Amino acid sequence: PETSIASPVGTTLERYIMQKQSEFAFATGELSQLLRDIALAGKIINREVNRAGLAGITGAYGQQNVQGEEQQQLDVVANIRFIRALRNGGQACAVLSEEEDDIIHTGNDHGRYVVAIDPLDGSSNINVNVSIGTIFAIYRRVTPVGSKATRADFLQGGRQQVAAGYILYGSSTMLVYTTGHGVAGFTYEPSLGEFFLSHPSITIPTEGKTFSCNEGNWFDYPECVRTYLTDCKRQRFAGRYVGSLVADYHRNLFTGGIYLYPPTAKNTNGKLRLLYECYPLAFLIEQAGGQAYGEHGPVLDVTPIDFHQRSPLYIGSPAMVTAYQDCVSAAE
Ligand code: AHM
Ligand code: MG
Repeated sequence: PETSIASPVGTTLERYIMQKQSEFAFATGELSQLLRDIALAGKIINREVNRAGLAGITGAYGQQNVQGEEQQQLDVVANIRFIRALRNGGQACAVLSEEEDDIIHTGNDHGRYVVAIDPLDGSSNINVNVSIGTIFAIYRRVTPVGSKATRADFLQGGRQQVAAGYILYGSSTMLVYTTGHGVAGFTYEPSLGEFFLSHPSITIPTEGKTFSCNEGNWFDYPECVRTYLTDCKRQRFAGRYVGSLVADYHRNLFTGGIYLYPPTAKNTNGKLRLLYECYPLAFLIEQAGGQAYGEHGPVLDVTPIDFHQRSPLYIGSPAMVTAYQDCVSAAE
């Protein structure tokens, strides 16, 4: 039976995690604590994102941050803050970040989990006050607890994720995650400093009328992609492209749609990174009833070889991803 989680202002993320911990397998509390640490990192990055516009105003805010350090690029700051939160939390033994070539060992060799992150995605939007996001993927380590994490812990494959999600720094800040039992969304209440459960069970509409891609790459797209997009246009679907993966994905998750990042002449494997962009968003979309394809089938089945490898991504409403697949089959 559901325990009562009513509170005067709603269910906090903290309470929700505690409740789920008692319902599901992650009973040791370590994954719960890791999710809390990620939420804390999200709050810290949210604060930095909100301050970012002020950072350049000398006098009002100065050129240095509170520690007296020189102001740094926001994505670098997010990376440092995120890793610090995971190190202090103690549950993650290692982190893989878009911002770093190699694994970062946290020093917590007894932690049972590893985390792959894109600390601040949407780099072209950071300096122009447009929505950006954080993406994370969590695995239970395969190496012995107490030893140093290795490549094998991160190269397990998308189906081995135990939790994944994202934080969207938009007109509201939201955290959306899955532990493999559906998808829940939380909205940040800045005056209370808490995430509140706002979307208890997120499912993506089966059909959608929105396509999201960088049409500037049209002449590089494979023929089947152009065929599919032409069909979308014939049906007068809306083209919507923020250029921040998390924002485009989030909109399509709620309203129905497809996001495409096909191979291009510049990025022959697509632009997006498998481990901390494609895998976590694919795990989450499948949990929400959607689909995510790479070049040949579900992106979660792509074999990982490198930390920073790329993959094409076609992700969103199942009917749209299937229709895209039909164009691929017809072209073969
Ligand atoms: P980044 O990790 O350097 O920010 O790149 C990823 C971003 C995604 O957020 C976005 O969907 C995509 O790159 C946009 O690429 P493009 O500018 O080629 O359309
Ligand atoms: Mg990125």
